[in-house]
Amino acid sequence: ARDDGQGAVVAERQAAKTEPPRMYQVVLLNDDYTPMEFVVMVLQEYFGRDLETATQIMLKIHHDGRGVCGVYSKDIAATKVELVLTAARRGGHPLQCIMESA
Ligand code: NFA
Repeated sequence: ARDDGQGAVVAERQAAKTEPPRMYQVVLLNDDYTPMEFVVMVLQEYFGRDLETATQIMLKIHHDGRGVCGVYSKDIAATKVELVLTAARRGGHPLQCIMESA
C-alpha cells in the first residue's frame, strides 16, 4: 500500500478486510393450482420483470419445478419472500417462495 497522504492506505486496508455482502436467491416453486397469470404478476410487481421476462421465468418454474426470481442481500430477499407469500395467501393460492444462499 502506498501512502499518497490522502487516506489511500486506510481505504485499501478497509477494502481488503471488508467482505461483500452474502447474497440470496429468491426462488418460486411450482404447484398445480396457482394460476400462471398470478405468477407472472408477482414477477412483475415484486421482482421488476417485464411481461416477457416474467412469462419466461414462470414457464421455467412450471416446467422445472422451481426458478430464481432474483438475487438480493439477506434483508431484501427476506422481505420479498414475505411480500410474495402474503399476496399469494390473500389470493387464496398455495404458491411457495423461499430464499437460498446464492
Ligand atoms: N403450475 C401452475 C399451473 O399450471 C402454474 C405455476 C407456475 C404455479 C409457476 C407456480 C409457479 N397453473
